[in-house]
Amino acid sequence: MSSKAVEAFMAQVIARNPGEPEFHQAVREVAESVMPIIQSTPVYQKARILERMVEPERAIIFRVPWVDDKGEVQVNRGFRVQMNSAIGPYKGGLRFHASVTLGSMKFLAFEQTFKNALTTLPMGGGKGGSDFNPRGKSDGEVMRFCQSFMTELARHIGPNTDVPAGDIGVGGRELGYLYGQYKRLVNAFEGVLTGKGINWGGSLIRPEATGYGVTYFTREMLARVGESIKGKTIAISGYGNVGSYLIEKVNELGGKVVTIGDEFGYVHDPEGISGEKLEFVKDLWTVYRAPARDYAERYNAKWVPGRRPWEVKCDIAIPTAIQNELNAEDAQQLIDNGCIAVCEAANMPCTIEAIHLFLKNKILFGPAKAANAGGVAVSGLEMSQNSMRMSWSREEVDQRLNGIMVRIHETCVEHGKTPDDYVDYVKGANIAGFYKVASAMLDLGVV
Ligand code: 2IT
Repeated sequence: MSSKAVEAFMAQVIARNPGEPEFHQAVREVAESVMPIIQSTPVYQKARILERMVEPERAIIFRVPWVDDKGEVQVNRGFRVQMNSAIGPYKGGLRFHASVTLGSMKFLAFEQTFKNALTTLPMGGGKGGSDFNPRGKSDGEVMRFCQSFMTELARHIGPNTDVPAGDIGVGGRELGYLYGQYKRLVNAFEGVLTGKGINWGGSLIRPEATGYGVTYFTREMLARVGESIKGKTIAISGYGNVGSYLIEKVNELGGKVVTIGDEFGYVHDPEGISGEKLEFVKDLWTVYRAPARDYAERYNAKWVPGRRPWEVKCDIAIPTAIQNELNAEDAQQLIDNGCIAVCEAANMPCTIEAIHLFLKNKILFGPAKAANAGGVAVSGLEMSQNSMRMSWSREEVDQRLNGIMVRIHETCVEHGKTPDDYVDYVKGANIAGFYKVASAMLDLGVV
């Protein structure tokens, strides 16, 4: 796992990027996987490939002033990290969440670069957002904030330059306001954002894509060891766009999701979330930005304040909320409870120590950059449809998504299989993504 070369490399990364622990963590995970390849490939060393990969091509920080409903001026900070454009325009979501900092944007943009490479579609890596907290904001406040944010961002993006999408706190409503303002500013109707509404250039299945894709990836991991989702009990932690559609697909495949949660605690519903309860969950965050506890109150389910769902006995755990929401202690508890698979639906939800524990115990572990790539993959399909000015059917997009997830799984197996037939998907995903980006960077010269 770690080595002298990794430690030496990380010492430089930490010194050059002080105060950005999440960025260090994301880089370390990749460096642990690819360092042996770099050490045995002089052309990568000479080109200083890894040193270049950890340096964003560009990082933009800007002021986002707006006026709240009381008439008071608010100031937020906006970011767009354009990490790598070797294989296509920068591509990645926008996150509106109180935790957003330059460091968290850099970690997400770095991850996104490898994830996008794994989709096989021509997309580079980027990420952006703001420390704006959408909880408790009125519709008008969200609109004014989005318009101010886009007024600055517009000059830095474009359908062939950088194509943002949604992420935490940025869904259909926010993308609508952002797109409306972009269109006003540049006087062009063009595919500059993905996740757009179906009436204004969006793709069918984009809202479902991340949740469906994670389920397809989990299905593939299980199938390889002769298991399936049917009859399995699954714990998840979020209930936004990703969690909702993940539950929908799991139900279709005969599994049962028994938890959702937020930063205040979690809900345990042993009967599973389905039917009317699932319809309620679908709107709970994405429309109302309401707390998970509302579900427990409405359906008389157990509410466990201040704790995480990883203490619930389950066959499969799928963290769907945010970075570092599952630590070593949680991982050990899952293992002790007989959990057989963990799949990352959020970006970097497991700490490095938790991942090491899963790998050591031969748990099936699907890392985010492979498992949750379905979202950005369908974003790539939305870009293709926009370029052709065409719109594919649900079936067509879903079939392509399924095919992409199956191929990502195969690629991880190819690069991550160990002699005892266990698959280290972390290594597989990092190496496959690295090869694609690194070889493009070599072809393009020192840029
Ligand atoms: O983390 C992610 O992959 C996303 N938020 C989706 C990015 C995208 O461009 O669709």
